[in-house]
Amino acid sequence: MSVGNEDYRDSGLIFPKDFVIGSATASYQIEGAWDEDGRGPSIWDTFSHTPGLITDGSNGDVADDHYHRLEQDLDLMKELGLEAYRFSISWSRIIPTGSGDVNPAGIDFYSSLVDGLIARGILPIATLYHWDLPQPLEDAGGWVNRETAYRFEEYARVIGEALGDRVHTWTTLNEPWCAAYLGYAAGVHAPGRTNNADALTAVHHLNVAHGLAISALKTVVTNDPKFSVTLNVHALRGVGETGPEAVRQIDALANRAFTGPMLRGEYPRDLFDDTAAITDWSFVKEGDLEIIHQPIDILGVNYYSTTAVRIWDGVSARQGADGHKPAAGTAWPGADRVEFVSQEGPYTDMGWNIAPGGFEQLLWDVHTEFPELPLMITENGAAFPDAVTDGTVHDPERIDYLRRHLTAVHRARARGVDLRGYLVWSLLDNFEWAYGFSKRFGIVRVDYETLERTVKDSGRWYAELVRTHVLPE
Ligand code: IFM
Repeated sequence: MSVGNEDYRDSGLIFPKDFVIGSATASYQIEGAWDEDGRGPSIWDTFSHTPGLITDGSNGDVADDHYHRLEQDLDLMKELGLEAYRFSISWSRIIPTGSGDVNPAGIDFYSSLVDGLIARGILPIATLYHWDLPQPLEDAGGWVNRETAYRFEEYARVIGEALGDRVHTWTTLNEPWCAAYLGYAAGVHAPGRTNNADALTAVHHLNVAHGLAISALKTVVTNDPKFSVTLNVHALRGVGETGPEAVRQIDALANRAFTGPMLRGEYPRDLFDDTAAITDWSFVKEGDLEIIHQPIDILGVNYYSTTAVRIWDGVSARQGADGHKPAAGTAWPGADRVEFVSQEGPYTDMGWNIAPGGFEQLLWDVHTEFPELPLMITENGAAFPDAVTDGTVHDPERIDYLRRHLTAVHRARARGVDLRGYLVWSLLDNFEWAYGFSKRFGIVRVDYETLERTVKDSGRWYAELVRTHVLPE
């Protein structure tokens, strides 16, 4: 056992039995069957079918074909010993046009998934929205249209009625930051819009949707589940003298725009000030903050790397390393003077810096800000350019990444952070949004020609962790 290692490469650390260890995926990234059994089109179908928007020209039409390989994938989860599985539900499978008629085949699919998990002793953690908005709702304005939040409430009630006797944890939204800013301002995610005012409006309507969905779920579920939301809380590092001001601005846009209304019942004043030239926020109606501010049981935190910022001096060549694809628009409305500074490596295949210390710090910071709120790591993992050798994948970099981040998790817990579990991103290699299939995050390889699954070395290492609750060598 080596403990206290400064580079976070510990082993032998013990996680208690009630600390949940599992994995996560999302509907559009793995399911395929994009137009089968009554599923309607979503904004990601439209976006990925538009030439030039996905790096490798691919789309999620087939993806991992999980829809047709449900039993096999459930068996795989069992083989790995997973204690929990976080999946997302495709709204377009449940209500194909986003409002109105319910598609029984869609309900059946997720019902089988939940039953299959329970039969194998795996906790079902369901996310209602992982970015695949039904296209007809986008045609009516998408998240810029307040009505979308009410359609989301209806959808939450429908799915809550169907699965609300079995799902262990309900998560309303995954990373609303991405849905709003990457989708409506930067334009690198569906629906590919580049309008700063639209993005800020989308932020608010996603927040309203979260609150409405929690309330709706609570009226229909019968099994006393946990309620949550997942945020990609940004771990910010200020660089130099202007670092603190840059951190304040990005923290307001990326973090407090969501935690403020959801967890405190108020928007941060400085967010309104910073974006005053873009919008007057008059889309925030009376009573909205009460709608949004619903008690939750757990906050899902997704973490991959840190973000370093300062205020641009206006003279030197400007850096732009915010970790996302170069875009037509900005992902940071109103933060025009903030410069995203390149960080020290090593990096993953996404170009994201590997920083387990930033993870521990983030967990501590979130805990300090919301000490009463239990946390769960709902995503953490890394893309690397895997190769198949001897019929398997040797991926020591991914094992190293996971070891270091699990060490950070352990240290955060030891400092008193109420951290209930860890879900690796991802169970399977999958469709990595604008990067298509060019980035592999899975602990299980998917051959996109044959759709064959192969457990990587990291998958075996992870299975050992789940089995023993001890960080393996
Ligand atoms: O693949 C995504 C996931 O859908 C949301 N969180 C980040 C992952 C890696 O980019």
